[in-house]
Amino acid sequence: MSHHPTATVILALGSNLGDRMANLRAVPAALPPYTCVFACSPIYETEPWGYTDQPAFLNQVIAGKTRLQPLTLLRRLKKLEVQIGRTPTFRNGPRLIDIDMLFYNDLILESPRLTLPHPRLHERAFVLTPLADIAPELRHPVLHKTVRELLAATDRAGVKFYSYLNRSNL
Ligand code: PH2
Ligand code: MG
Ligand code: MG
Repeated sequence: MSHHPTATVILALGSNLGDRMANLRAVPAALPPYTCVFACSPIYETEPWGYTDQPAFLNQVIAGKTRLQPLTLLRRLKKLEVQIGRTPTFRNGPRLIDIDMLFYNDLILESPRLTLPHPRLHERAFVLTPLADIAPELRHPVLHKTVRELLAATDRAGVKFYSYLNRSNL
């Protein structure tokens, strides 16, 4: 494969069906060698947002180094969602795993398949709370605010700490 410069990518993970911790855990485990995770936030249990008549989510944010271009990485992530067991439902509906790209360096991209930074991350305490644990001073390249500042403007009521660790052998 051709060599691309390494980029930092930040991903939001969510699961509200099946073994939620195992579903989250499967993501950093499956990403090497083209993407390697170097930071994992704690895990939060969060009230469903958008469509409320469904089980509570576990949410986490992870950061990695990748040699894949954004759309190549997106294709990999969509494939991984299916490998973990995701089946099609409706918008904001329940899922075994959701992997959303939040940032790819400070790239600003608007394409039919991918918008970077993620267009709704600044409204979502279930994303900003774990994101602030690993990257509080990260500045949003469009909104020009830090993650800490964005989080302060959201309602964190439905976001509860769940676990620091996600190990299968505890
Ligand atoms: N994801 C959604 C819709 N609603 N709510 C919570 N709490 N957590 C999520 O990850 C989530 C959601 C669409 O991706
Ligand atoms: Mg999502
Ligand atoms: Mg998604």
